[in-house]
Amino acid sequence: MLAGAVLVAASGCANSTFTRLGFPDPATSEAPTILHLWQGSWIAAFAVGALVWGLILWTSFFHRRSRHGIEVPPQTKYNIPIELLYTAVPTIMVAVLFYFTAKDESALLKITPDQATSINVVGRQWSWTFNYNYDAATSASTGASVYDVGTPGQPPTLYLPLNEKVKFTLTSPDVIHSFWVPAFLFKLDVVPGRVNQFELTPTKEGTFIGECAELCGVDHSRMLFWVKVVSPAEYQAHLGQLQNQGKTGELAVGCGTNTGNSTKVINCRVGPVTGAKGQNATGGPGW
Ligand SMILES: [Cu+2]
Repeated sequence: MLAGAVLVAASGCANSTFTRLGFPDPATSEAPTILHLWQGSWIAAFAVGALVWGLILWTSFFHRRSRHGIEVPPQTKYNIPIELLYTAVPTIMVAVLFYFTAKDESALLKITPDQATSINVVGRQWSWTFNYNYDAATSASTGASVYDVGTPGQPPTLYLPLNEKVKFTLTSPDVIHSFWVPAFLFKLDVVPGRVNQFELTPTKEGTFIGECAELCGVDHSRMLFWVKVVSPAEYQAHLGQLQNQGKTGELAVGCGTNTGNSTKVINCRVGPVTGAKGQNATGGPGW
């Protein structure tokens, strides 16, 4: 109750470790929307908690059986107004939570044509491929496209330009993964056969951890990556570096599955190979 009161008192939903209620410090311009939804949900939960705890304490203290009494209080069988109330109130509460969730979700998933660059993230068993300057929703390059590819043993690093809006398109050649950067307070499923998309603008320079948030097979827990938010100039320099390494064009699918229909065959066996692990979901060679 005290925490709830303090939260309500911190009216602007100030950004501190305490008022974030376990969420990391938001690192994109979109993340505060999610933080506010989280805080609002907690305020609603605390309010309901305070009411329930209050009623429990009230009955415990003021409706105890007296020490010597043996009388049974009047037994009420039906109370239509109360029953209507406890049906209507939870319905209204769920509707309110739904309204704010749906409102924020449609704002966060809105795609505008004014983004600085497009990055296609390919989630695959069990690492990530990043196709820079490639939009998987339109199958169009948005500049000189280059790619970077990781393995469970060597997590890849996704570079992002500071304060520039980036459009992400997420694709998977095998099973469902989930693209999650905790510091962005955002994750989105990577679903085979469809292109999920969203936009974000990184507002904090630094290195952040990213992970797969959908159980996707034996090496799911090793499906990690780094996110490096750098100045736009450093970002362009990094793309130039990838170009110099010959990583030009884009890989529509991940390692092990692109050998049949692409001219770019990647040796995915980077790092120690610990015995045969069979085939991946699309029949490609295992790691
Ligand atoms: Cu995964």
